[in-house]
Amino acid sequence: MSDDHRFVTRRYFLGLGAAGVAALSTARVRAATETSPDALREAIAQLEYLTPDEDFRNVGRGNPVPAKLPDEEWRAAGLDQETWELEVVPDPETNPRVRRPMSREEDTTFKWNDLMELAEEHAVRFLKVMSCNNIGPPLGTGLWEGVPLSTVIWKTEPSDAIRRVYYYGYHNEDPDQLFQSSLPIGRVLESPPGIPPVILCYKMNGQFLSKNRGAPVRIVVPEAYGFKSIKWLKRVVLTDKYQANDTYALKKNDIDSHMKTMARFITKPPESVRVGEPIPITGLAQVGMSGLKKVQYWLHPKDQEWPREDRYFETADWKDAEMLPPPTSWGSGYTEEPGARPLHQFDSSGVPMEWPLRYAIVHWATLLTDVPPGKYDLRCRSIDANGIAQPMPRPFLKSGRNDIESVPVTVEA
Ligand SMILES: Nc1nc2c(c(=O)[nH]1)N[C@H]1C(S)=C(S)[C@@H](COP(=O)(O)O)O[C@H]1N2
Ligand SMILES: [Mo]
Repeated sequence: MSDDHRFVTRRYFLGLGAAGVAALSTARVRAATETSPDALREAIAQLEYLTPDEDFRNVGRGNPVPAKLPDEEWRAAGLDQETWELEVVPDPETNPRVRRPMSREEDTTFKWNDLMELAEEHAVRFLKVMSCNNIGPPLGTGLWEGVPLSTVIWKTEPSDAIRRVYYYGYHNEDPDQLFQSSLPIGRVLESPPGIPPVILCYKMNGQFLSKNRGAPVRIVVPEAYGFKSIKWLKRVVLTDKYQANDTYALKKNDIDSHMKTMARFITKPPESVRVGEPIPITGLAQVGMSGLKKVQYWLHPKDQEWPREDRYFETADWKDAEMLPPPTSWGSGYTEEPGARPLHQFDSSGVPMEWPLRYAIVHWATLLTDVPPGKYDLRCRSIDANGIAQPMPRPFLKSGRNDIESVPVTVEA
């Protein structure tokens, strides 16, 4: 693994005053690896903040899924940089006022070079964890780069009667491959402080999007689950309809859900451990809409029953884990290019303005010691910035999986 991956210790980070924090990126900081016990040090050293593209979990429908099209067909489908054309057009059914549509009909589509030109002035970059609301662990964490969708929409000179934006991926004329999503126009044109804009994304982790990630251009919606981040983007429609038209709405998903705060394991306990042997545990927390205060864990003997009425283990003896500070290296082979654009919520010296960042992840770690022989369930959970423990306040799974994860531990006498 990357041995240049270093976390400064939390104590060290929090002990710095404002001036110290500003110097963080250039100072040679003491790594957690120098102060933690060996076993935990190793586990922490293996954590990578950004997920390499090949380790991302791909979610995409189609047979073949567009990413698997042979090069020739990929090109013909308008999915490489040279052949890509985006339409941004008014919905003929509701007739919003749009003076300069970008359409095939009028030969005014928006092309790769147009996007690169806008990127010169408008590109933004931010961290986001990509999660599918129906899959337990996140799909991966990326550093996404793109041009705000609003910048392109304004170029069409819209003036009135627009309430929603519908957008569509490539679907090969195959209804089973159709994937579409939508947002209120207000969300596309404006973002709350601290939250990045909705983008036409062309890079992840410093590289142009791979075919699996949705090349050449996908939508990325910072606060939303993956189904809003349409890959292989082909068409944007401005409409006066107020209803969502999301593909995922048909599958009983809560399509207005913002990502939830939740904790997951990364380094799980080995199958069995000798008594006296410390057990290193690491994990990540997805920082959702309600922020993150801390991560906790709880070791529960398997032979001890738990009262049924406490289904979320609220009365259990939870212990705090250590939340890790920002990485001083991103992992996945990513290094900042010289002259890279500012990173959302980071200052000019590369230090995050707050930590952890919303809609991204934070790593956590703990070392289990002196565990008596026996069989256990080890669980982890998040406490959000409002002090509410996972999976509350939103335990319904179709608005995002956030059940409390449990892993077995056996300590041999
Ligand atoms: N065109 C298209 N875009 C898509 C999908 C799809 O099937 N087709 N799946 C969506 C879903 S459900 C998720 S969770 C994310 C996953 O993004 P990833 O493959 O980059 O991890 O892509 C979204 N974008
Ligand atoms: Mo998904």
